[in-house]
Amino acid sequence: MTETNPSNDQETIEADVADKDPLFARIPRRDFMKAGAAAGAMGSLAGCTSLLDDSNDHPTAGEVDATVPPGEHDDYYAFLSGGHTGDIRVYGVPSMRQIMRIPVFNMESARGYGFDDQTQEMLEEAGGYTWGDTHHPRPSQTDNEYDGEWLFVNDKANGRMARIDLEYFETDAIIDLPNQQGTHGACALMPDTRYVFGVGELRVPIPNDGRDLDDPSEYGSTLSAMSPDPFDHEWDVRVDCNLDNGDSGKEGEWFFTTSYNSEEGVTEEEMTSADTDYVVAFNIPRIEDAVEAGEYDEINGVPVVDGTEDSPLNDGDEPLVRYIDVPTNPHGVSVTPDGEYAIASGKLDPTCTIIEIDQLNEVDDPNDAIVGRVNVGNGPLHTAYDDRGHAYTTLFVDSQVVKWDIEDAVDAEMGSEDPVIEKHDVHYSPGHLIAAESYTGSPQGDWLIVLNKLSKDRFLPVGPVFPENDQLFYIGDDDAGMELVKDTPAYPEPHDASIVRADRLDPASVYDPDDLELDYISADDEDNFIERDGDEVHIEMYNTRNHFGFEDITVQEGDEVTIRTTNIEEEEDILHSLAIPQHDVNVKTAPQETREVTFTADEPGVYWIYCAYFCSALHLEMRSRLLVEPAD
Ligand code: RUQ
Ligand code: CUA
Ligand code: CA
Repeated sequence: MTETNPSNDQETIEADVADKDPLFARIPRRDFMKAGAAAGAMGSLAGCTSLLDDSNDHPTAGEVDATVPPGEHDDYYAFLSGGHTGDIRVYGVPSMRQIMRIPVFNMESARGYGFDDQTQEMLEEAGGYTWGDTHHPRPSQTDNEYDGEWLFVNDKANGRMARIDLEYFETDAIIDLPNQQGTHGACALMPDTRYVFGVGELRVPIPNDGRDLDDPSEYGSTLSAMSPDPFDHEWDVRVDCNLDNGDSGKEGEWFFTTSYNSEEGVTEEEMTSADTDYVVAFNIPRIEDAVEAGEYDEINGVPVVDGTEDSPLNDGDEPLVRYIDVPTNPHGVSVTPDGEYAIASGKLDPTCTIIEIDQLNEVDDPNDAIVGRVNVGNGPLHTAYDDRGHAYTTLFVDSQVVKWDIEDAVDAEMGSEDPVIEKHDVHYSPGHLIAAESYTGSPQGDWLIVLNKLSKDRFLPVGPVFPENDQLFYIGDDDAGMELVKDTPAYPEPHDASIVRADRLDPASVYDPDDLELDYISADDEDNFIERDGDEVHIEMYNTRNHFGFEDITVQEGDEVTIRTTNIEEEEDILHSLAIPQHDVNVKTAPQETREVTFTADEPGVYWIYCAYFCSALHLEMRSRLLVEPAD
């Protein structure tokens, strides 16, 4: 009996995707690549002519080993967005081992995030939502290289941006962007993270206060700029179209976003009716000058500069915002490592458009800054880079990654396929792909992760909810071509990632009490107390192996109880938590960390305070009693 390998049944998959996604079904099928275009098969056609091949000092595909033996460390950290779980996942690359999760917009009990008073208050002040939709995790850079300070990520669901401190691997600030719904693209201004940008995808009235409800011509969206530290919202630029993904030039001058809704439509039909949409180029110094000169409206407490096409600020030689026409409904935009080009992926058009950034200051018609257009295949979504002048673009519809030569594409005829070097099947329907340090000035050129939306037939079945499949490729050997190294199932649903060389980070292994908001509580008697003020009870106590500062704590039914506790351990990796059954309390404390939790003792009875981290042989005995006396 012969069996077809379902993973190679490309036509079925294409038909399937086209069936379920009417947008993609509109694409002419003549450009579909067959599964035969797998590893290396295209290499000979295009001649593999990268100019920079000489500088390729990566191991050959035969020499490279993606296994990281037990006890050994990976070369890279990968920060993957969790999508609508609202978190960030930390992987090692190339092992693809998941090392940590960092809750951002979600509550998470193992980290105590959203359970202690401070993180609860942070989430409350950021809108009080219990979930978010993280898409684009972007590390801070200095001089166009990752500096290991911060990671920023958007919340597409609720119009927010968050900052993660990479010393402690925890979310330390969230900004609720009042003039933006659906913060989608996220990136910082390079070379030095002068701003963090949130890109507004969903057009709404601004302010969205009940005006213009059913007058979509009055809707708009914004680019929001935040300073990284302190993490403050500085200004917005308003546009009429929508904005989608974003990336920064390398010189601190231009920031690029795509727009797939130049039509200003509200239905799918309207949003796909025009032949062209935009890459929108924001000139940051000119916008800063406008803010400085007071040329803005203050909306919801934020200076909003008018960047619409008809804005007087866009008249004359020095427009704030330039609108570049690209084929209909583009998606990703990313700037090449040398800072020369912004490349927009066509999504509904089988091409990537290459914009020469310097030309934006020279040309009258911004469309004259377009210097190339390469035909890559169907459903191009995102483009990443290696260190040898190649671009790698995901083809959502073809379920492939296409590797092409950037300078060849600039030299070739518009719409040519010639710059394509290789196409490799992936499983299936890839969204983002990310190469190591791809969006810095110095991509590493060895590893590439492709984030596939579908994983059917790749893993043991687990019912109708499928994981995603994050596939690792070795891309360091241009002669051998892209090599698929491993499949990694991922809980729904990562969108994008950033891969950072491990030696660029220097995480703490214990807390420095001076970095914390709350005072350290030592084991000294005078640091440990129970204080009552009316029906509020305030307790301060240390914790360590294998006890809490108090063996029992007596309160009255109805009391509001606050417990502040410090883990006084100095040894790394000895964590404790303070969990109270039936009170929804679980607060973790890592070594030298202090946390505080407030709850109401609303039912009389005995409640064991226990430690939920398995910390020692006497972990189960690490307990204390909360005695709640009945009210009379
Ligand atoms: S978008 S799959 Cu949220 Cu980055 Cu393109
Ligand atoms: Cu402390 Cu278990
Ligand atoms: Ca459109």
